[in-house]
Amino acid sequence: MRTLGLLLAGLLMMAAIATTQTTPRTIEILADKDSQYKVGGKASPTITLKAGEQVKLVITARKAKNMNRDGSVHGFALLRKNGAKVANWNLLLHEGVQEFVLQAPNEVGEYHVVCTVICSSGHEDMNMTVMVTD
Ligand SMILES: [Cu+2]
Repeated sequence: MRTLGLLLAGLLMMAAIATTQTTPRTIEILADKDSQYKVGGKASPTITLKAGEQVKLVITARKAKNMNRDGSVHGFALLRKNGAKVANWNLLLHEGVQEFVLQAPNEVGEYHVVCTVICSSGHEDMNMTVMVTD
């Protein structure tokens, strides 16, 4: 009986470890109607990712003044210091909630997110910072 208990505890622990390894960290971002990215209510936020980490971005988009012909209301493009886009991190956002599972860049450093849809007169200031750390 005692062995069975230990066995069960061991199995539960293994299941818990497996879950933490396969579930990417979730980051909630708002692409708001005032042409600002927000995290936890803070505008133009900074988020920190571990190099190569898998993350799940849950992005809520709200339409500003204008949208693209394809219906996207904001964009979300991750740029390196030199302005080059990071592969797979060039997202178009439709109104509502969308989820993206993405891998953080392997290169440590400061990155910027910019909006790629001319969403309003405030579009040029729609940005946020991503710090990629070891
Ligand atoms: Cu925009």
